[in-house]
Amino acid sequence: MSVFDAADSIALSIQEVFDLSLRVLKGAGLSDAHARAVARVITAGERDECASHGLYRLPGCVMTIRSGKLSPDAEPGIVDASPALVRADARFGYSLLAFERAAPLLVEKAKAVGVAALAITNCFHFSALWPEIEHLTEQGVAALAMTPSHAWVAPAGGRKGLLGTNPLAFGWPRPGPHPYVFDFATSAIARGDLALHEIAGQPIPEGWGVDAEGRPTTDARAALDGAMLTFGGHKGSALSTMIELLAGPLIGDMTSRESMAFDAGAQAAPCHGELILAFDPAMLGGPDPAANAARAEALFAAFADQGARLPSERRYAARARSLARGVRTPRPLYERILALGF
Ligand code: NDP
Ligand code: PYC
Repeated sequence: MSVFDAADSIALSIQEVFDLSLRVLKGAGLSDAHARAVARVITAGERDECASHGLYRLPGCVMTIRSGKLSPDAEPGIVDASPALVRADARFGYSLLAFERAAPLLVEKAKAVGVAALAITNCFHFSALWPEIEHLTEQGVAALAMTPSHAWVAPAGGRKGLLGTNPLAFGWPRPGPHPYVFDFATSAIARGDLALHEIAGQPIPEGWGVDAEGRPTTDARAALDGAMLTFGGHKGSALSTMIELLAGPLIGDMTSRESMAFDAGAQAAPCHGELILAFDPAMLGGPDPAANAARAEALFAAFADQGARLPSERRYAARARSLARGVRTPRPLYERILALGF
């Protein structure tokens, strides 16, 4: 989703996006390994025209690093906890390096026993989940990822922030370059997109949030100060609660409410856990994996037959454009990043 004026933008190559991100992150004090892991994901977000999780996140990363809460050079501790479980203690660094370090063992376990879990704990988390999901589907496994955030979202029937924007992402490996992937917040919209509406001075649709008095609002600032709403009413509320539980107490880490209390107004990225599950189609699917894959393809083809698109198709089209021509980044954002002084 883009709320910016395309005319007021500057052209950057993908390499320039990565170099800018790396320079800012290292300049702010992140270790080389963390800075590269974060810069890769920010660059992927900008490349795929995911405005809320691309370069827009850089100033927030700097604020998180400066908060003093994040450990900028934490070396993740990877533990082979059981035949089906990898634990990755991010030791209060960003989640992304922990994921990179633990993913090979997760895939190895899924292929050995059919289903395996990666529990990342004590991580600062700001990123979209699809880069991790795509990485796993490239290794031939289906995958599901989820994480809490901060208590910005009211439960269905409530009016005050309690749940996180809690994204849920799923991927299914397919022949060809692009897996089936969806990745969405369980709030009606990601908080990043709500903030982008505020910056652009644009109204929001009804159903995204309520003001501080719990009244429906179309004003982005009022919703940021009040509470966001879940998608699908009680259904999104229950899914979001499931994510709080599975990526929180189940793996021994914080809920969105606890993460917000831990932040104590520092405005760092949320700090909590992330749960990732990997499924091996070859082991789970019985004797004829090729027939199973063909049946999945028939399902996807039936979407196109009735004019529907698959999730991520917009992203893949944006990626092709960006790889060919580079990206256009809103000038105010670019200038804000330069003004960070790195
Ligand atoms: P959207 O409501 O835009 O939903 C995104 C998903 O739905 C994408 O997979 C998208 O594919 C797909 N989609 C959108 N429109 C259609 C359509 N018409 N037909 C089929 N599929 C469609 O985004 P959200 O605001 O919910 O989330 C945006 C991002 O924010 C996610 O990547 C999420 O991980 C991230 N996030 C991260 C959080 C964190 O704590 N780390 C918290 C909350 C969100 P496509 O991209 O191709 O349009
Ligand atoms: O956009 O809701 C969001 C979000 C929270 C943490 C990272 N992104």
